[in-house]
Amino acid sequence: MTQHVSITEFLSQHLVGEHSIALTAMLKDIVTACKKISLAIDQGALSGNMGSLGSQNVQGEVQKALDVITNDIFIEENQRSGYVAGMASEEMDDVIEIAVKRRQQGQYLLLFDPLDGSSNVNVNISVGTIFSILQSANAKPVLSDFMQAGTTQICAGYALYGTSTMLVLTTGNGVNGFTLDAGAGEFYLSHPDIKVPADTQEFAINMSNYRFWQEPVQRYIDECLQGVEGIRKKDFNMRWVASMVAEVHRILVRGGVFMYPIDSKLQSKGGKLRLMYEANPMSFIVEQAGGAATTGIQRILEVHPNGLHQRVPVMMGSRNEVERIVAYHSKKIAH
Ligand code: P6P
Repeated sequence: MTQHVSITEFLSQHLVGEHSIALTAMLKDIVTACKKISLAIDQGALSGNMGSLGSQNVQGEVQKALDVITNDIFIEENQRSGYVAGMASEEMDDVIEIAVKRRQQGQYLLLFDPLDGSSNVNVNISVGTIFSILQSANAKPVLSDFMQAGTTQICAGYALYGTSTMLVLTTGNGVNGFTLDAGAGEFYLSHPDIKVPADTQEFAINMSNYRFWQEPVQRYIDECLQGVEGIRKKDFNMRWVASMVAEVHRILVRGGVFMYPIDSKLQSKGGKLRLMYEANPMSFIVEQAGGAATTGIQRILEVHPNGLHQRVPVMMGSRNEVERIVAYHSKKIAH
């Protein structure tokens, strides 16, 4: 059997630069948190944690028991290294102060969605954890310290709790995927140097929103649906798992384009997906794998945030498809 490199070994060999020591320590805690979340989910209905709490999170979404459990795990595990000066979670209104007083060797911000796609848990469909690491100018960060464009991220990654549990991450030198060997309790390198195919025949979008989309998105999807008889001269396949981590992972592995565009229902909110802890980390990963990520109007990583829970339109994946979508938004390609 091939001897796989553990994530610990891989990071010790590949993390270089000014953040390498801090990232090694922070990623160790993130790995531990994701292992614990995987165990918490693995019990499924046996854990008695499938239900809703009746409470709502800052997004106005009904909180699942596992939303809170996984949020607590992520906060608890990521205070140990002493490098994280502040956190922000999809599940919490404001910046999270670090309660545990450690010698602050460095100052980093950890932003995360502890359980993205959690409404899928009780129907046993893959869900994930998404995280992003920024540098902080202050040892006691306040909201303004978090308001950084996605281009300033020093690390981003996700855990996918699927048919196997995986961790996929980038520190700005490509994208690597690790699979959890539950028996050994360790992640091992299974997907080195992931690259998104530049072309695709597969799109992921919630088609039920068709009538609310803007014209460029309707045009793009119409042409995909026209298939080989249409101007694209090829047939397309569609996927929609309603779990961003699962969609983006599939796209990293075999290509595709993931779309949650702005629509007339979402206009007042600015979009469905959150910039700081969903769109930005996933865009960093997709770009590092050779793909592209856009709001339709601009590169997602260049959006300057104006709030911790700001939402943006998201279209990302195979570069040539994303470029076509951008061209339709700027009407550079005539009908
Ligand atoms: P819809 C999950 O709630 C999520 O934030 C993403 O993971 C997913 O892509 C999207 O929302 C699904 O949205 O409208 O299809 O339920």
